[in-house]
Amino acid sequence: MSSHSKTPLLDNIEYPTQLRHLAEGQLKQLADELRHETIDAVSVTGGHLGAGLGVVELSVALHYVFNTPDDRIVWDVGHQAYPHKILTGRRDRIKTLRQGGGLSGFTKRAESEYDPFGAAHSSTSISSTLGMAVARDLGKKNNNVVAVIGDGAMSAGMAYEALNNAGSRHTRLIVILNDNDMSIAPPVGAMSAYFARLVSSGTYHGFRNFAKQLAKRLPKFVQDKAKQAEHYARGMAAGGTWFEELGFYYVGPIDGHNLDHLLPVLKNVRDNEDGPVLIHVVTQKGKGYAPAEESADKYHGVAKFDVITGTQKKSASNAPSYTKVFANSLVKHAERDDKIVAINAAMPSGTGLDIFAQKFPDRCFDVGIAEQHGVTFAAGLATEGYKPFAAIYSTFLQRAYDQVVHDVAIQRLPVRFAIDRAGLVGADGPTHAGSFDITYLSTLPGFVVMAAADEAELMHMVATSVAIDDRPSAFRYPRGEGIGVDMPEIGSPLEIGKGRIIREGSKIALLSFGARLPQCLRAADELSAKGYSTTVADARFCKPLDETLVRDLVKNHEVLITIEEGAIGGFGSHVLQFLALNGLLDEGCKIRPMTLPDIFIDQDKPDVMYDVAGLNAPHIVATALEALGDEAALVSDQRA
Ligand SMILES: Cc1ncc(C[n+]2csc(CCOP(=O)(O)OP(=O)(O)O)c2C)c(N)n1
Repeated sequence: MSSHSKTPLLDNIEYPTQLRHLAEGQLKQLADELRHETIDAVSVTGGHLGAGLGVVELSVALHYVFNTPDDRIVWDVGHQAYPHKILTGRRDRIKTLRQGGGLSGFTKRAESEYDPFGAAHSSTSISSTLGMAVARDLGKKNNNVVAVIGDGAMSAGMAYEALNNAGSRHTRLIVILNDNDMSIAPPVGAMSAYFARLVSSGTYHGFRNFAKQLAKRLPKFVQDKAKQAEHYARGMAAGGTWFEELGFYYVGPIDGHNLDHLLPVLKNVRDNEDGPVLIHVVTQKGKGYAPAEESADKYHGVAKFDVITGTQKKSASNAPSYTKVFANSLVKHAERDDKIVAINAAMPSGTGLDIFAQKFPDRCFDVGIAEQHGVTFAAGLATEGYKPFAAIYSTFLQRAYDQVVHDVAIQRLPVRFAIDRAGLVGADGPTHAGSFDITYLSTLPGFVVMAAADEAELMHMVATSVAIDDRPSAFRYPRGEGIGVDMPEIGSPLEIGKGRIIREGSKIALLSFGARLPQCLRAADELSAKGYSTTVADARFCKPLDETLVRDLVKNHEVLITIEEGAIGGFGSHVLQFLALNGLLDEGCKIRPMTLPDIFIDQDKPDVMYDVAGLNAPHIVATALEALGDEAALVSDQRA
């Protein structure tokens, strides 16, 4: 790790300009210190570790060779950017990564001018950098633009759309394919096999010759036929024909941990190339930290850990995670119904489908980071009588919205959507919050949209979705552990469009959709203690809406509050629409829809985020007291 015998270098580097004053021979030491610093930081914050460790040398080399921030570097996903953050003025705050008020776990424009593009969802880097490169050309400027994209991120359609567009232009753009032969799980698909073939080609091993050729000068972008032939032949030798066919100059594969290889290649490309270039860099995820190198996921995402042993801190809760409850439930149904199949998009462990895949390897499909394709693939399976469960996080399903509308909903195909990470998710922040799915799904004709109030409810919703075979359905559930309720052996299908009353009262009605139900119960206790008899109901369905339940609540209470962990335009809006169209708003009951506020909430502990959102029990109590006009109780609560 760091070379203790030598004077530390990192301490004198706050910004890349200082880094660029070092001699090339010092960069290896700097990289070692940077790796150490990254491990140290993540051990106290938790977060993405393996990806950052794999690009330590690349981060040093890029900031050494390129004149950042005038030259733009865009890190795809941004989860590997911790070393980059340390080198770009954020070292003093690096231990605030992913904490409330601290640095984001991804790149973020508002955080630094060295982050020219914010990310967190994958595969946007080539598109955004092409935009920057074209803007540079239009503005007659001369800066370099670099995208760094992983082999996993390269499996998404958007990356190909961008390559296709970039390859047809003569815009100067540098794309670095950071190939560590890992996504979160091992990569899938034909393209990952192709990358492996490139890496195993002779060029990588015979780098000396390749470096000599580079040192002379990379040929300018193909202009005449003779050069084109030579270009093509070189591409064949390097195995880089596919990128070359697309119009990229392919360089590589090169060892991404060897600065003696990286620096000359980057300089050469910086100084000589005209059109789009793709540099294929081979790295190792988790490089330089044994526990990461040895673990199956290369420490993609970790909790806080002990640096010496690599042991991660366990969660304090004994309740099973919603993710596991979903996966185990689906396995139970799949044992009885061989038409059940499952799809995930590069998230086998995140969605729990690794459990399903162990049991049913032939019925589980990891499609890569390809949510759009995954949804339409599921639709195809449904047309042939299969029962596909597409397990995709709320935030990532956003990417496949047209497929949900056009390929699933309009054809009324019974694709089941298991929507994990619904609501606020904590340390990953606003890019990963599941804020919009209630809104974007409940607006679609024919969809059944459910939200689980606890883990037993989730089991019933899995069972309900298994049974819904004539239209699309979705059930959402939050990140993290359940609340420890008793669970059935297997879930039972719910009556579609029917909610349930949990507690009967007469003055205030709290109508919850989803996992805020325990907060509603707590609020009801407090309100009852203040003398306000409170009903608590669980809607279970946003669509179809339990109109009878809503009608009864509004007719029999003075206040009706709806609560959901979703943006404006979701459950509460459907309730209001129903009430308005049926003249029930005029009955005198005061309606207060509680939703996520109309802001993007920065990362923090989930309960703090829900405080910011105003969706915890005290907010529900305050909303009820305000609606009732009980100023005295409101004031005394605020004082307490
Ligand atoms: C659209 C989208 N889907 C899923 C994810 C979750 N995700 C984050 S990183 C990652 C793997 C990325 O692999 P790769 O690009 O090879 O980078 P590495 O972590 O290996 O450096 C995935 C699937 C995401 N960020 N965005």
